[in-house]
Amino acid sequence: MFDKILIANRGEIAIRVMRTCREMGIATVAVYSDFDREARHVLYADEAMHLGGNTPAESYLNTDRIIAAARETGAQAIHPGYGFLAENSGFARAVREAGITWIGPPPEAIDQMGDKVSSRKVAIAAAVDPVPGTTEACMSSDEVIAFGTENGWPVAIKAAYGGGGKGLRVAHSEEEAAEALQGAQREGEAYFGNGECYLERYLERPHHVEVQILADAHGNAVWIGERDCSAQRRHQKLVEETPSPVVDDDLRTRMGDAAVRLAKHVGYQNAGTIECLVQDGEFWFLEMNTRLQVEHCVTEMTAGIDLVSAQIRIAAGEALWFDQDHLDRRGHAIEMRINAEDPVLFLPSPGFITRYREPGGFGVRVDSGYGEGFEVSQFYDNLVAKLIVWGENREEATARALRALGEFEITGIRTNIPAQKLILGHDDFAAGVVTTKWVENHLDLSSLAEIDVPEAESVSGEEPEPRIERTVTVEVGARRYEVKVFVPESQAGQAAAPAVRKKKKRGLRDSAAGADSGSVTTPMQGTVLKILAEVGDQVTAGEAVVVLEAMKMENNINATRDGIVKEIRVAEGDTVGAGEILLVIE
Ligand code: MV4
Repeated sequence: MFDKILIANRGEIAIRVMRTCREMGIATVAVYSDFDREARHVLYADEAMHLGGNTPAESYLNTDRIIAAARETGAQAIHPGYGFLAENSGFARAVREAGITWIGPPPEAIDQMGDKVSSRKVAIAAAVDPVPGTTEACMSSDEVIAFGTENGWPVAIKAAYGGGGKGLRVAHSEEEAAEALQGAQREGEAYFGNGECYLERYLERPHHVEVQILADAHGNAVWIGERDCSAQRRHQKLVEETPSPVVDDDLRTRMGDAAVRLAKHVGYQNAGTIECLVQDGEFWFLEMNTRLQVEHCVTEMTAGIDLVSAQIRIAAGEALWFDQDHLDRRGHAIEMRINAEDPVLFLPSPGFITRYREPGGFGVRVDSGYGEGFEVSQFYDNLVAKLIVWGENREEATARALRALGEFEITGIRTNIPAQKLILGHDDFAAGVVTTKWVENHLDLSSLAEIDVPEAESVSGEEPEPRIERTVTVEVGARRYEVKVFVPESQAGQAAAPAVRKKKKRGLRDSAAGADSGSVTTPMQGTVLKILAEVGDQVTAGEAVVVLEAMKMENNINATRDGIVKEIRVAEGDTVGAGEILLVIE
């Protein structure tokens, strides 16, 4: 077994992995960006290595620095968490070439599954049915029309390297074929550097159900259970649960067996997830996620298996220590993602957390990378905590979820807790009829429209003073070291600037506040995907003028007033910071 593991991630997942390491007697190495110098995952770890910068490219995607950090600290293995480098086969290979163990699947399996056209072919070869569609690249809108005519409309057009809803377009008729294909190709090109697309019959009322598998290096594979992740908005999952309310024992076994067949067929190792669509009691393979997922916790709670521990043991070469017949699931688990975001607009709400009180009690688990006095940055995703509850059955788990949501106190930033209460308390959720369209089409958020940023009555989590860098000389034994220290400005001596408290960053409503302002600004850092207006265009307040990609989502930025577009200050592809002026309306 390993003595030391480096965790190439931040936030709740880094701590999640470190907790298991500690239980296993394995030392942990955290990595961090400038912003995360005092983040919770850094404080939790046994050692920490600075990566540099704040952008993901400078820090958590900085493969050379991460491998160098593992070498320097003597870590024998790297766990990538989810996101960032978790499904980067090039990184997995580089880790291996550096003589370090990669706690994840073989890079070849990542590649086969990363290309969705190839993963559909693999599924067919493993006798697992994908959603009916094509296994060759679709080059022209004539092919879309031919497919729709033969198989019926609507047709889903998907980028081969897409994911998370990126590069997915739906054509409802011949007339929409050309534009939908272009849109999917453009997004595939923009996000994944490849515009290749394929076609599928579009299912209109699917549940998103995925199967967790574990496979070892000796040819053994098992399925652990399914998760229903249908409650989502704009491809951001909000609630995940197991078992799925639309999966019975027979369907569960068929899905599980299919997942194991597929895993064995590609020589998969470690933890993986087979994503399916389920509609009217039937399932189809959609894609495979070759990583540990955010929602793995609900599987852990019902199966009684620590999936991270399993990942580490498998990576260390252990053969699976149980077989399918010994796996058991008990009760019901629900996970709610608690995000720093406006509960109505679903836009990021970064800032300082002034009060933070987690719920507790029987059957309640909270995985978080934040706490009182910590800051949620615009640079990283806005997941503040995962609230996971277990109950004897779905009804008990739902009641516990609502009780725990009621106890959760977070102030200083907006969170989606009010929206989560509406979802978990809804009759449709109780009835198990929440499909992938439900939050967008059926959830009424109007009762939340007036809720402002929650503020603590007595602020105990003071906003930390800005810190500045100083170099000091220390001697360790006889050896001289130059050491950088980061001290509060007020303690940094005469040379320091007077301590000035940073103003709190505000969410969208505040940045759009100057009501008749003609300047359209960005509420957050992001990339300009598309500019929907030209200089001279007449626009009306509320009309989308720019599409901004931020937090892995496309966000429409709207005109702040009626008028004529006088000036456009950015171009498609530009990276923009929070508060930057995009265009001016007169
Ligand atoms: C689909 C679909 C319906 N029919 N494919 C969205 C993200 C990507 N992983 C696959 N997605 C979908 N593919 C066919 N043929 C509906 C979705 C879909 C979806 C899937 C899972 C979770 C949420 C979703 C929300 C909207 C659409």
